Amino acid sequence: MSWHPVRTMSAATSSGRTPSDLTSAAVRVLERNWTGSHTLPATGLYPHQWSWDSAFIAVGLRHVAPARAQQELESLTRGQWADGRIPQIVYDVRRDDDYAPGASFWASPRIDPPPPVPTAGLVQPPNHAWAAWLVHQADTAASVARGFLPRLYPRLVAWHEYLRTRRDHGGRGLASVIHPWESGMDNLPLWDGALAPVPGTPTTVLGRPDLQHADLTERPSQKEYGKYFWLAEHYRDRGCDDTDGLDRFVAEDPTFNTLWAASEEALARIAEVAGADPEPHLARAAAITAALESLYDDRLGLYVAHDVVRDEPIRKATVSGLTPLLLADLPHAEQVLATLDGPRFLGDDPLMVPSYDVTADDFRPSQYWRGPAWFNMTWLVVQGLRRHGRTGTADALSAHTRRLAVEHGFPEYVHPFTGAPHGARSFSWTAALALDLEASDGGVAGPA
Ligand code: 2M8
Repeated sequence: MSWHPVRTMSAATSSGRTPSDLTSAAVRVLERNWTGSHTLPATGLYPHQWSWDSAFIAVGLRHVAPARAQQELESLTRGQWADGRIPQIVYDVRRDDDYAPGASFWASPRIDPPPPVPTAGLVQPPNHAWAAWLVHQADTAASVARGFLPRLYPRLVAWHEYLRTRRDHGGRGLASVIHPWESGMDNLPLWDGALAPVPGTPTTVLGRPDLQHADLTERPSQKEYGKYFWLAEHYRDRGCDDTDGLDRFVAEDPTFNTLWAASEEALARIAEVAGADPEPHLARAAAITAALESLYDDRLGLYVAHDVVRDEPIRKATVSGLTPLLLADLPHAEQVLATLDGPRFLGDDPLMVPSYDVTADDFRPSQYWRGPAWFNMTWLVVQGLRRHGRTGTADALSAHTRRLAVEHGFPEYVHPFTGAPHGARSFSWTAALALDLEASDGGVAGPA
């Protein structure tokens, strides 16, 4: 596997380190977490392949190892189900005791047909087609020579069809998540209300191998885990059937649907290369973007989740509600930009974008998804800012993000104001997305 140097190698970052320090350190992380077919999110805490992690990782890998970036995405689809879903986790069964729930949790005769390899039954946000398009663009000759997009296109179409035909539980043209894990932002305060009536009494004995690698203060609580396992069991025991028993946790999330729209747009570009018709994808991207408007909250000035079971909006300001900025034709872009700049997010000059409203009583700057800044979410907001011409804020966030990534050994997440690192270290999407920012923005002078 050959590693290519990134394009931008000259300017110094605000920490005084050179971009090549970042590049070589990030490459070392991605090498270390590479298994031979895919990249682990982090050794120890996350010993399998995760769905949206792989897409973020491919976005970074494309700058230094485009063929490996292609392989990252293709290896994920080996777990694709007959109904088209791309699962949350593709398991390495040799490590079944090292993460819960493992492959044995999901093995159920009720799941028919069984997945092609051991996987979870849940899904994660659909950032894959977008990532595939970016990977293709990084080295079009290699992509064309390997037939990358024509091979991936039908799998991505089947994935999006699964979302369209099996996950529109609200009947409003948006895909629903049926478990907080499916949002990727697992214990965001958005989910607290919907989780409240969910029983916390699963029949599976609750193993927490994660706590051997991270402190309980940096992970969801035991109470939350009881509910997570109960919901997963409930779904598994119905054969992961999306047409029945959806009476507990069903929600429409802004980031999930934004990434679906962005990926549908990318699928139009991919269709052109694969010799298919781009028009249906453009029409669907426009329809999802229009449907997202039902999640816009005028009072908060951003997009919020919708509780489909209770048919009511979940009025909390989270980073999820800022990511629709990724969409060029967003009707409320100006309002969302103002909210981003305001007291709930960037008003007090955090280094990266907090995951939750800093003015909320239950804002927790060091606890997992309940306040800390995440590298993938800040990266998404940076892309959204660039799309709307807000280069000054994008450059500042990008500079801080790259500096904190390399200074702290590529942490899973950080305190948004102090930059103190939390969770896993040598975390793959942190390395990959820092690499991507370096390649795209590395020559841009950040703030001192
Ligand atoms: C975290 O989620 C997993 C469950 O999927 C966990 O908490 O064990 C989240 O940050 C999620 O977004 C991420 O994909 C996963 C692996 O990095 O870890």
